[in-house]
Amino acid sequence: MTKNQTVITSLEEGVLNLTLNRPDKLNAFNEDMHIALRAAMERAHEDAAVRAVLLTGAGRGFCAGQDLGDRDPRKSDEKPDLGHTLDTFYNPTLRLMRQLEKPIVCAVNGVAAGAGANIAFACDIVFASRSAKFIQAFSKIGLIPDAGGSWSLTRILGEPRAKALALLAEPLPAEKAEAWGLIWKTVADDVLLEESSAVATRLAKGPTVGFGLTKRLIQAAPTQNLDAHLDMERDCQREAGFTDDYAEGVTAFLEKRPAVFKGK
Ligand code: LHQ
Repeated sequence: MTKNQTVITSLEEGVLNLTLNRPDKLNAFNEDMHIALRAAMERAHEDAAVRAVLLTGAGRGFCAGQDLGDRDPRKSDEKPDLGHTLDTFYNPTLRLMRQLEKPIVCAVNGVAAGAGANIAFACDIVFASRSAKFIQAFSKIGLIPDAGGSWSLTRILGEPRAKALALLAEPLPAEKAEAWGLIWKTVADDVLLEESSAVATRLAKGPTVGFGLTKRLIQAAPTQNLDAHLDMERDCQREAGFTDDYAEGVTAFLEKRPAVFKGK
């Protein structure tokens, strides 16, 4: 286990466990944490031993978005360039997460506010504890929903709910987020980590190439027509069919035994 200051990282049974670790600030992002999370996502891309990622937060919150203490307007007359912050920190990490052809499971263990909520929505399978809530806190400080929020909320929920969440900044309880299709599942607080970790471990033992291609297809679906998408499915299925895991899956079925996938 590597214990850097802001993201605790460990690799267990093919799962790269990442814990945002500034609990006294509800895991708000400072520069160190941005750099550590991006480095972890780069590792997830490059390290073949990583076959799934599990992201959670230390303490009672998941993530409160950007650390607002970092740029105290009372201490400077200069207006900050927040576009630069997005270009340098959030956007590269969000792109790495979406482009990662391995599943990312998120365990939202408490409040997820601002960019913290939207980082959770960028994960592939999102669990939340029953006491967790999601807040598009941006409008309270005059900002727009970033970290992909204005995109993901609109895609998933449609304009009416996306706009109300963004403009009103009211907390959305985990159970309602599940009912609205924003997350996969709400679970009791005391089993959140156990259940999400079991799912991440199960995914890490799965046919990684097929999972990656599935993620690629589902993410591409909203922006192409059916004709183009059918061609893409053909190409991805061809690639999946060339994997050892496909041969193993079929062999295991025929031999009436569990498949042992290697992720290749
Ligand atoms: C915090 C924070 C925080 C610092 C709690 N920062 N300390 C922004 C700007 C730049 C570039 C681009 O992107 C962005 C993206 C964004 O994410 S903007 C949105 C930033 N986030 C927020 O506006 C959320 C601010 N936090 C809150 O509204 C509340 O803390 C929530 C609703 C998350 C939780 O409320 P409570 O459960 O009542 O906890 P609390 O407020 O007492 O917080 C606990 C501690 O954490 C407290 O510190 P203290 O020393 O007083 O115990 C807070 O100051 C600290 N904290 N969020 N974002």
